[in-house]
Amino acid sequence: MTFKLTKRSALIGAALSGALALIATSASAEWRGWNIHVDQYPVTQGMEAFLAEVSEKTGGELTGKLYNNGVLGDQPDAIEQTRLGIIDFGEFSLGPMGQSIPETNVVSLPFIFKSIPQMYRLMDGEVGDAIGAGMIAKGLVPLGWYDAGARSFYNSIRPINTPDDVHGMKVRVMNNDLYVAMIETMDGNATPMAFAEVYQSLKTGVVDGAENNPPSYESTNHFEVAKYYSLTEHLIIPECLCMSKKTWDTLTPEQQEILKVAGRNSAEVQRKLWQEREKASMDKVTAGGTIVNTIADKGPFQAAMAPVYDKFLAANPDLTDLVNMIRNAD
Ligand code: BDP
Repeated sequence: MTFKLTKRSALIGAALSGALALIATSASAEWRGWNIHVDQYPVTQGMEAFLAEVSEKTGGELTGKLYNNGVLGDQPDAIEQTRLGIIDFGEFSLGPMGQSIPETNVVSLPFIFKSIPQMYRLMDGEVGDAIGAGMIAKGLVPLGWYDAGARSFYNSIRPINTPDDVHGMKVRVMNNDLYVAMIETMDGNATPMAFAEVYQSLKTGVVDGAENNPPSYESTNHFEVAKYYSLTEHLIIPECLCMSKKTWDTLTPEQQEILKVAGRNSAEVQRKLWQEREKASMDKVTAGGTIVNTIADKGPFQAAMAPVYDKFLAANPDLTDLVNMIRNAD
């Protein structure tokens, strides 16, 4: 529901108009949007496209402001704040979401998607709907699935060619127990840590390495302090533009429809920009001295990480069908 002050409402009794003004301010306030990325990053550009379309289609009635670079807090906190309605919308990786929304964790199982096109197809269909239902139940309304490519290991010590190369390495992971388990399957030491702390930690040797997609490896300058980039592509984790359900519930059905369409359109924009940025990022890091190695046979990594599935399914037997739906998809 939205309130607009009209001439008429300004004419009614002082106390009443005061009360209305208060409601009007809170209902039409500019939304606050959380974004961990820098300016000119595909996620940032997708979010900008979303806001522009929403504002245009509602004649400026619904507007928002983006807070980039994670200034509103680290990702796990921001997810909670959005669930509570303190933050109105955000673009989140499903990785850190897994700690509080089990359905989202299925995409954090290593090698679960076979390719990026397959991930798009499944997220735009039944799989995305099932994950989305889990999110809505926990206070987040998904409006668009964004691309975050595939994550690969990088470190300052040596190229990783086999799981044995991870042995004894201190590897930063996002905040999710599944990633700790994943590193432990290779006898590495996992350190969950906020994104903003990784550069310094790599530089000072608090960790030896981390893992991420090419645009994040590049935009954070991690490539300057961890020059071996080994294309294991062990995780394909989609991301989500989502709205706090608290904010969502204040909107009319017409406004909600506008947001849904704008969310999907923004995902199209983001995905296209993502493909371009991945190439540009690889060019930039190799020009900057990164030593890239591809992994001819990913089989040993898949085999090493397989126990992560057993652990996850033992703790979440009700998600077996969803996991199999993805694993058995073409
Ligand atoms: C990036 C994701 C971002 C994560 C970050 C990380 O886009 O949401 O916070 O990785 O590793 O690829 O923390």
